[in-house]
Amino acid sequence: MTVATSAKPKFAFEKRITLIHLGVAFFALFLGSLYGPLQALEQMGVDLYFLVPWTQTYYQGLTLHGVLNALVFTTWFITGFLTYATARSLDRPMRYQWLSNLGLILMALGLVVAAIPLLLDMATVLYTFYPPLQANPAFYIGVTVMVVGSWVVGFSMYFTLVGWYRDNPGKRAPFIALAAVITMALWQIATLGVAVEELLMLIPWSLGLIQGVDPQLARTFFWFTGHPLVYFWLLPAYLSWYAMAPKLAGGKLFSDPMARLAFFLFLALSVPLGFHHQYVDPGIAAGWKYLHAVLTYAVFVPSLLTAFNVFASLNIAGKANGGSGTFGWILKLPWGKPELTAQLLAMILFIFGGIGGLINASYNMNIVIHNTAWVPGHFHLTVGSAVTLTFMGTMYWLLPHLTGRKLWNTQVALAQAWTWFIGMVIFSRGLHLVGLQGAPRRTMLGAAIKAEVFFNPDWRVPLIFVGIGGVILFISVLLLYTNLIATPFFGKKLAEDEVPEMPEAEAMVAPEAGPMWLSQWKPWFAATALLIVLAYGPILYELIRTAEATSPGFKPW
Ligand code: HAS
Ligand code: CU1
Repeated sequence: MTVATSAKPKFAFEKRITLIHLGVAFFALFLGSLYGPLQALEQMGVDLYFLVPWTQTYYQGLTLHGVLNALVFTTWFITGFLTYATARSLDRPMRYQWLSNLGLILMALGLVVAAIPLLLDMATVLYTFYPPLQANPAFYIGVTVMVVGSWVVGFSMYFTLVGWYRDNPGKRAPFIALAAVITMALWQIATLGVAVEELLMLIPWSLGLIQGVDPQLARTFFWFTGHPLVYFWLLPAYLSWYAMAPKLAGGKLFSDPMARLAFFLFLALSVPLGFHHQYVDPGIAAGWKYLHAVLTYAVFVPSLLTAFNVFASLNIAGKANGGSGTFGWILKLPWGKPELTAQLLAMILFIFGGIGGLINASYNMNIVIHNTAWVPGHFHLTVGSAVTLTFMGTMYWLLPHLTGRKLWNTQVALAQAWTWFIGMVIFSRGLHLVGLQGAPRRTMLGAAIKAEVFFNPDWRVPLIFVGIGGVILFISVLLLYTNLIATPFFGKKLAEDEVPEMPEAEAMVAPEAGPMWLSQWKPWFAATALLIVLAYGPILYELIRTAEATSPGFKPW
């Protein structure tokens, strides 16, 4: 379905609210990214922290980097992007604008409340906020309010979809809207874990209402959310790879039913895997960890479906553009379009990020890489590339679409995508390698080496990779922001018929060709609930029954 741009005034509200979400997202990403090169260079032995005198410690910088990039940027981008995608895909405005507004206000309030202690070095607990590290209560309260705000944004999408179902009885919702609402439902279910952790443990504990927490139980609630969180980040990128990238490439989505299947499988399978982050935690019986390992390999399947479906879709486009041969069609994809190139490069990086994930998920190989620099190597290829580079590429059509102005400079945008790709290849190669050689994550390696605390001569070369890669990534960030800032102010004003549409690929295999249960919610919600109860119920009961809420808070900074 293509939405005519003449319907523009109809979506004025959605455009405005989306621009606000995106503005906050990219402001957070900018601040968070400032710390990236400092961390990378420090690992190489070059300490430039004096350039950010308002930052007290390496750990405060690392906390800001993780919270702003991984939690604030992603959540704000996704809530904005999915709100807009839902409305346009259904071709109807949000049903209750006040709900979208309320969500935005709560998210903003939560963000401000959490940001204050973060900036004052009163919440230097890293983005995982594991107790017994203890932050100022405002941090936990702010995070909770921001999450609740994002739920409200999700409800606003949900009610809009329900309105569409009412007006279109018996019909299958368009893929983009369905995928957007599945993503928000996944998020709402997943964040129940941190909601419990925050409300019953961390907030009362930091306020002094209870004396201690059980760190093991808190971590378990955290990873109940923390693992599906990565699919909350990934699915909007997948939505774009399925439904938008093929259109930008001049082709079609290969199979719509298969895309729906992948999204519903993510809903059902994302949550009950948290123990693959806790393989080395004591206090959880091995059998439960093994079950979560098996389920982790199950959630690999919808990613494989995605790889196949997206590759086939791009193949259709490459051939339509005159390409031939097993791989010759790849060259015929429109590599001159930054909005597509960024996404193609993100996909390529994700192949390696995904393979790394499978290594992490292996019960015995995890022992080798856990808590080493390999892990940030993995997540910079996944959330830092597959997701972030896709979101950056999305901005290259979305910003002109929302502002009615031409992208300021296409060549700069292309250079940005390629420098991110090249920088990330070098950077993540370094982290993976040095991690395999035993270098710990979340450590000032440069300082430790200088002080002769520990050093392995094999680390020298990969740490230089980390430093160089980090600097290239920062150059890429600067290139990104020249376009993001210049487009709304200096971009050529477009006539109404020149404004790019939201790309929506037609499907080669239409949704109607698939079974109805690929468009129905109930069976999938039932499967989701059942799997969560089976994989978490008994062990959570046991952990709660034996909990010893005795640990006081620590503030080692
Ligand atoms: Fe992960 C740790 C396992 C995916 C993010 N992960 C992390 C952490 C983060 C993260 C942030 O089992 C660190 C948490 C912390 O701070 O402690 N991860 C996996 C597995 C997958 C996986 C099995 N991770 C992700 C994604 C993330 C993410 C996605 C963010 C968005 N991860 C783990 C484990 C740990 C972990 C353990 C704990 C490690 C430890 O010990 O601490 C899988 O879902 C991956 C499946 C994906 C694939 C790739 C499919 C490829 C596709 C691209 C197709 C390409 C095309 C190219 C079509 C197998 C879909 C066409 C292009 C042309 C040009 C033609
Ligand atoms: Cu995970």
